[in-house]
Amino acid sequence: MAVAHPLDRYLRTDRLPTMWCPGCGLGILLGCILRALDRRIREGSLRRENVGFAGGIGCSARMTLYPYFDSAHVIHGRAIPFALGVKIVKPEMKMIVVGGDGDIAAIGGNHILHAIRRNADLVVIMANNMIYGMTGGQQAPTTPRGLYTTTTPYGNPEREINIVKLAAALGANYVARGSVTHTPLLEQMIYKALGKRGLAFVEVLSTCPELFGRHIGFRSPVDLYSELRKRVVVKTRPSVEESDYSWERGFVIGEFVDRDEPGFIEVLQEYTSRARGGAG
Ligand SMILES: Cc1ncc(C[n+]2csc(CCOP(=O)(O)OP(=O)(O)O)c2C)c(N)n1
Ligand code: SF4
Repeated sequence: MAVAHPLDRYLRTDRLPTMWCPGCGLGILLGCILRALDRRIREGSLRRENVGFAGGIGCSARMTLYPYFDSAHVIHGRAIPFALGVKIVKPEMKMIVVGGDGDIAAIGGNHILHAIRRNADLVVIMANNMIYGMTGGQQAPTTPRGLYTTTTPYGNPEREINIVKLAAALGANYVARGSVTHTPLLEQMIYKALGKRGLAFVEVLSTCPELFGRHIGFRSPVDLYSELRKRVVVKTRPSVEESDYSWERGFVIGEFVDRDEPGFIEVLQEYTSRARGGAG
């Protein structure tokens, strides 16, 4: 007899199993997102029909295929403008963008920059597995310096992006870094992000055992997961300056920014009303 999982009602179960490799961290992240949504829906602060997902291309962005909500799987790097377009015409929607570090910080880097600058009313969840997973383990802007990838066989010579600092500097209302190794905290961050106006950015350290872990010497998904867990440093309300992102010094997780400035949609509506001759 098939046993129903408590989250089945939020999943397109006909699409399961997922395309992810066994032991991939992305399943853990999907569970956290769905549990956070479930809490919001049960308490009445979100309506299920007003939740939408958008993702570009990559193993992480592919996540948008599984939740049983309105969702769009768009071209690589362009999920943010797609989601913002939806939000402008349907402001009642809570748009969640899910993508990898390549999708959001590399090819989508320009879009994330301007979405944050606008404090666009989106929840952006960037799954950071430190490489391009789907295409074969190439170096990403998030790859820690020195590490082997398939395109940096002598080690990555580049400085890695600390996207927490970028999001904080450009004025996002909420900036957090979580990890699939610390799920109650991650679920709480996503829950919080879902309740914010303006841009809520959650970077999620995730594991790609297949094309990152194996290549740097971790033979099993558990080995990589345990290694990441050791390198994660949990801090309560750390400052942005404390947001270390480094293979050697560790990866600081926590809530770095939590403010409540008006979001882009509110401001846009004010200007639209002014343009139409309203009091504005
Ligand atoms: C315009 C365009 N350029 C390049 C690609 C090839 N491509 C597909 S996924 C991907 C990178 C994915 O990396 P990331 O976003 O980190 O996701 P992951 O697979 O690691 O979750 C690339 C370069 C593409 N599909 N479209
Ligand atoms: S390639 Fe990596 S990120 Fe993609 S599904 Fe496999 S383990 Fe996950």
